Amino acid sequence: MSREFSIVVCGSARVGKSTLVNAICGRPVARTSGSLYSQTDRMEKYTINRDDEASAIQYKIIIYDTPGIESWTEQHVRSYFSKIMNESKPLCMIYCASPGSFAKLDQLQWLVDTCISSNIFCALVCTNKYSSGTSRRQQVMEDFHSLLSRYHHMTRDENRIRFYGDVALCTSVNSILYEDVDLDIRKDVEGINELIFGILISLKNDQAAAWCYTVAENQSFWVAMREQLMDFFEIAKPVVKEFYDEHGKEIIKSLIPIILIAIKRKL
Ligand SMILES: Nc1nc2c(ncn2[C@@H]2O[C@H](COP(=O)(O)OP(=O)(O)OP(=O)(O)O)[C@@H](O)[C@H]2O)c(=O)[nH]1
Ligand SMILES: [Mg+2]
Repeated sequence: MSREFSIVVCGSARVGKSTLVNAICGRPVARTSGSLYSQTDRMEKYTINRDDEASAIQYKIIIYDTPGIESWTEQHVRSYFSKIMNESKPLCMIYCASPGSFAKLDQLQWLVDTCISSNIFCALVCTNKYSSGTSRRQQVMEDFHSLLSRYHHMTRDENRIRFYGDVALCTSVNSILYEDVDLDIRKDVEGINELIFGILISLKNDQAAAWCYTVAENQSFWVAMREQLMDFFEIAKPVVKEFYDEHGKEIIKSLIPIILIAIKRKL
């Protein structure tokens, strides 16, 4: 049996959409660019195929990396999503805005409206968080917060992620090392593991399983977040420790099947 899912990544040009996709997947699936010109000038599709041997289900996950949405109208948003939804139902819409970029809130509202009314989880992400001053970053986060509060009150604020029931979250990330040699500033990757975890615990059933497969090769996530994963999915720690001692870096191969069983148990 095969199951198909998709993830839609939206946002203005050059805000760091493709860089975020790569950081989430833990490998360079998307083309990014340091040049001034927009790298993703048409919709890109990346496909991840994974077999779940235990259930004999083949998961196919398509990531839609969209071109900048500056000129989108409400009609564009609706027709764009209905086109994607004809192919497969997105499990998540990730919207990116960087602090330096001008987020168009009316467009974002159409997007969020469309997604929430179709039961598509929304993750609003302030990308490249160190690229501009703190106040601009805070402004983006405030805009996200006031928009999402219209749909659901904020239910939790954990690991710098704000959750709005199980319909949306917002956060800020630095997807790759940030360096400003002149100002002697260096910032490590930040917020990616927490974002992946936040999305995982907001999704249900097969969608959560598909998200696990999307991030299956992100070694850093599975290792860094294993305690939180075990706590959330109520997995006995000695079982995982045993696997860890035995398989070391192969922990992902052992941990994902255990988590998938735990996801199904939570049904
Ligand atoms: N340090 C740092 N640089 C980033 C981050 N995100 C993006 N960048 C840089 O910003 C530039 C644009 O990133 P892309 O991921 O190509 O942006 P995009 O939104 O996919 O761009 P288009 O496809 O052209 O619309 C690249 O030079 C990235 O390296 C980040 O979180 N931290
Ligand atoms: Mg791109």
